[in-house]
Formats: sequence, C-alpha cells, structure tokens
Amino acid sequence: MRNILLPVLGSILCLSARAVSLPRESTNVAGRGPNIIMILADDLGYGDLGCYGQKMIKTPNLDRMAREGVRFTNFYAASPVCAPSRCSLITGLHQGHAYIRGNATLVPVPGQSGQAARRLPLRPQDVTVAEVLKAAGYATGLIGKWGLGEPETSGVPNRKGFDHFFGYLNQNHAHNYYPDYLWRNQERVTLEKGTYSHDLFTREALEFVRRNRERRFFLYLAYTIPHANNELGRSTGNGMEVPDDAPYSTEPWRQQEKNYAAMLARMDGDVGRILALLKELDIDNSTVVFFSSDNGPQGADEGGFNPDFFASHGVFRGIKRDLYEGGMRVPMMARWPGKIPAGRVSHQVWAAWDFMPTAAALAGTRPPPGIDGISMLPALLAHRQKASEYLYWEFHEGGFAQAVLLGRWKAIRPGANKPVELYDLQTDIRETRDLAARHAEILRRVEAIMKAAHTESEFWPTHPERASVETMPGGVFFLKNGQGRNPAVRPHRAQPRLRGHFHCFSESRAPSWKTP
Ligand SMILES: [Ca+2]
Repeated sequence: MRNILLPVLGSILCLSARAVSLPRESTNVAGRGPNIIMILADDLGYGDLGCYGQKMIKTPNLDRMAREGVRFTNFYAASPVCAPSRCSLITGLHQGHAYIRGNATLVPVPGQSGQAARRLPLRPQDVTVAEVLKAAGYATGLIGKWGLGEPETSGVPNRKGFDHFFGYLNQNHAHNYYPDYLWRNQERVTLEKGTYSHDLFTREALEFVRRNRERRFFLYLAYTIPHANNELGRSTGNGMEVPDDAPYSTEPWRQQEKNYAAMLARMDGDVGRILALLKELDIDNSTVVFFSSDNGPQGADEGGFNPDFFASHGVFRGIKRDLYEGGMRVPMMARWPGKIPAGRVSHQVWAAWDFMPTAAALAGTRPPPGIDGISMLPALLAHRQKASEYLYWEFHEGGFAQAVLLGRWKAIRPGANKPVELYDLQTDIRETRDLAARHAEILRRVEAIMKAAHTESEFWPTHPERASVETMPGGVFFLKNGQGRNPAVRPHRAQPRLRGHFHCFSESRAPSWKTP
C-alpha cells in the first residue's frame, strides 16, 4: 500500500484521525463516467448467496448479477461492525486512520447527550465518496441506513455530499423495521403503521433512478436487512423481522431461519427489480452496480438466528465482531454490461476503503489525497491491477484488537496486550493453526505494520485505562481531566477504573464461532 515508515512518522505527528481535502481539480467538472449504484446489505455473510455457495437459500437475481459481471472472492469489509465499516467505505480510509472506529465511542462526544453522546458524527473535513462524485457532477442519493451522524450534527447525509437522503440516521433506530418515522433529508417523516422500511427503500431507490435517468447519478442503497431487530430478538427470541416468511414457510426450520432466508429472498427480488429498471430505462450499459455487505453474519444473541444453520460465514472461522475471516470477508460483485466482462470470478484482494477511489476513477475524477484505498477499476475491467502492500484492521469493542493481511499471512492480535496469532491462509483458510512461533520474521513484519498503520484516536484510545477514562453508571465514560465531558450528564460516584475491557455496549459481543 505504502512505505511502512511513512505512516510511522504520520502517527507520531498526527494523534487524531486524519482529515483529507478535496483536490481542486475535481470541482466543477461536468458529469462523466457511468452511473454508480452501491447496494450494501447489513450483516450478510460470505456464504449467504447462491453464487458464493449457498444451497438452502435461493438468490437467483444476485446470482444472475454475478454471472453478468464479476464476483470477487477476496473482498474484505473494513470493520466487523456497521458504523466503522461504513465510515471506511465512504471515506477511503482504513480503520487505523478513519475518524469513526466503532458503533459507539469509548468517551463521550462533546456537546451531545443521551444516545448521541456515544455516536460520533462525521466532521466537515471528512470527505466522502458522495462529496467527490457530487463535485464531479453526479446527482447523489443515500437511501437506507446511515449511522455516521445524528440529527443536526455535521455528519447528516445532506452535509456529507448527498443531495437526497431517505432512511435512518441512528443505528439503533435502524433495528426497527416498522418505525414510526424516518428521515427525508433533514425532516422527520411520520410513517403509516405497519410499513416495512425495506420496502420503502426499494420504492424510493426505483424513484431515485427514474428521476435521475437523464443525468449521472450515484445511489448508495444501504439496505438494513438481513440484520436483526435486536430489541425484538431480546424480548421474543426472534428478531428476524420480515412481513412474510415466504417462500420458506413450509420448510422444517426454526422461525428465525425461515425469516432470515425470507429477508434474503425479499432483497434478492428487489435487486432484480432495480436491474430490470436499468434495462427498461436503457441505462443498463451506463450504470455500474456494486453489491456487498458491511460485515460478517450476526450471532444468535442479536435476533436468535443461528449463523451456522446456513453456514452464513462460508467455510470461515468467526462471525460479526471477529477479525477472523468470517467476520471480515464478504461478498462483492460488480456489474457493468459491455465493460465488465461477464461471468468472471476474481481473486483480487481488496477492501471496502478501496471503493471511494474506485468510484472516483469510474467518474473520471480523482479521490482526495492521503487516503488508504486505491482504485480497483483495472481489476473490475480485468486489466492488470496494482495491489495494496497489506490490508489493516482494528476493532475496539471488548479491548483493542488488530489484524493484518500480508500476502498469504493473516495476523490477528486479539487484544492490546495479547500475543499476535499468525495464520497461513493458503494452507489454513479456517485459521486453525497459529504459526506465530514458527515464523519470527513474518511476525516482526506484521507487528511493524500494526504499529505503523494505526494512529491514535481520541474517541477510541487504545489504552483507555491509561487515558484516565472512568466509567459512569449506565456505561457513560468520562475523561478525568474533564475533556470530552458531557455537560448534560451529572457526574456520579466514579466506578472502578477500567482495565481494557468494556461491557457497556448495547451491541454485545457475539460468541465466537468454533471451527469444526
Ligand atoms: Ca452490519
């Protein structure tokens, strides 16, 4: 990706997440390049689609999309949970540099209270793919789940490059598929009772495409399924919320699994409708459609769905919240008739933070300088592709964990003070044999990358116990020196100092999937 020494210097000089600015050349350029649609599923695993080996759930439209385009086998999400994964996707920065590195911060966000006190909004200086494409003349729309800015903050979609927004701002709100309201731009829209939000998103997406068919557009369609309704899951044991379990009603499965499969069927049909509309409007050949997921499949603790039932994690170890392959490796397909050769399977290694520069390259513009991603346009077109030197991840729930992919080697440090595990993906795709003790030189290299690729974040400190963080009742954190203090919360008697583990997240850690 880049010389290892440069980020070391960078991490010394820059203690906060980096901000990047739009290159001047990219502004006021008339729309060029194809339309771009990014369809992102929520918690859909590598093994959930027919074209990725799924046998029990039928996904004919997505399978057809794969046959008509390229299917990638080595594509990685940026984080094993929603918000950080999506932040990296749209800003081109991996988690060592991204501004948002968790669903919830470890310290309160200044000026915010209640739920928002731990939801960090994107800042004006965090450049998104929507801003890049808008500057290149694209109409930009976001439909579905955002999670990167609460109401009236700097991070709302309309302030981050989206002309049009319809959906959820808050991720917990997005658990509810029959919500009382959604946001249309910055207005709260009351919904009719019994409206399934996913259906509204598809309707809205079809309308967006129709409305913008005469001009270049970018549509980020962030579906919320097959994620669970966690609150419903906790109260009833079945949080897999869908209006109808067809076409799986008569299967001898538990209701959770029927509903999960029905969610995928619903989404598959809707992707088919979007592809059919492109054809009907005669913009099929001028539209690139991507399909991917934000992280691996959820555990049974979220909606009662068992990710082993359909082998949603494929053959891999781990699920959502794991840095093992099952939590990180997700489907990625791209379809652009006439340009992307049909029916290809590509083993190109790439990650969510490569999406922004890839979209910029498609649009004929340049991404902002200083990002981690590189354009994968050559790989899409089956041309010779430059590869990143390594991929880097970090994750802060349950302690500071890191992972590196370096060629065939996958290294994972499961906690700040834990030894690094090393797996050879070429011979051990399930990550069962830790070879760290046998490959000292590789271990030194990946440890150097872990040091170099990470910059410290004030909201996700790697050693919060040293950063003088104290926890408050209800899981609210304070910095002892008063910085970051939320004035809306009255201090109570401080709880014992934390020692690297946090148990206050509403999104609790899923149990690890055991390799058979
Ligand atoms: Ca997710």
